[in-house]
Amino acid sequence: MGVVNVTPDSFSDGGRFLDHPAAIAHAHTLVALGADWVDVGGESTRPRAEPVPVDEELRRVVPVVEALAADGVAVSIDTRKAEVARAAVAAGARLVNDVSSSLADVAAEAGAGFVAMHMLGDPRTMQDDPAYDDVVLDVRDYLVDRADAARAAGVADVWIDPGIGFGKTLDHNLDLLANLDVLVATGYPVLVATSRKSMLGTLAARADPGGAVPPPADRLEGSVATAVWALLLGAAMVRAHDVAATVQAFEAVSYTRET
Ligand code: HH2
Repeated sequence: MGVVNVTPDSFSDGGRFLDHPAAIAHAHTLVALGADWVDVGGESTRPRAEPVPVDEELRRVVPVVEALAADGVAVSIDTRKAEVARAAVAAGARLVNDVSSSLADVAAEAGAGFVAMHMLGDPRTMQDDPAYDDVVLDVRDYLVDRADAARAAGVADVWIDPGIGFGKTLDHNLDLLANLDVLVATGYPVLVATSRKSMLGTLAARADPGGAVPPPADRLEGSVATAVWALLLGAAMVRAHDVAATVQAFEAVSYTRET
């Protein structure tokens, strides 16, 4: 799943694809490089991001979804707002990727698939001292509950996603990645998004002789390594900014899944 952020402030590529033609061209490039889906979003969910008014989010994403769907691209809509999800599905999106896990009914009504993602709190506060009894089991139980509810509401295509970086410390993120098999064992297809996230900056700094934290766009190695790790542990899809590198890296080791 390739990322298309039609935003001025996304943490790694804010402002690059705010212009509709640039967003549409970027999405086509990601498909040409091997993305099966493109995830179009009009509101940053980075820690401490401010919410975007519904009209503005609609203005950012609907024309992009419409153009891509008309070209046959499989589009998912990354939103927490029912109005935006509805309008995007009407414009041709086939999957509602909802980091708040609250739009299953909208997906069901519209006949779209649904991604249930785990987040603790909301983006403004989620990194303020997150705590769990057992992060892997707490996240699994939450996701199974949301996914079962989505199925019961009538969604046929339901995914689960641990929400790397959404109300999680570095250790929480690492625990979830190390134990992805627990999510895979639920039987729901698992989506994982580590691409360019802050945990990778922290880990890269540990490996850097001077302890420098690379900016988000320079976290390719960690993004690719964790994406491949997730796929080898049984994730069904990864969400990535750097599609070509991710596809190539997985191709290089994918025989290990076939033998
Ligand atoms: N992460 C981001 C956005 N959407 N969706 C799912 N299902 N899982 C994720 O982990 C996830 C997501 C954050 O990344 P990005 O879109 O690049 O940045 P921003 O939220 O700043 O636009």
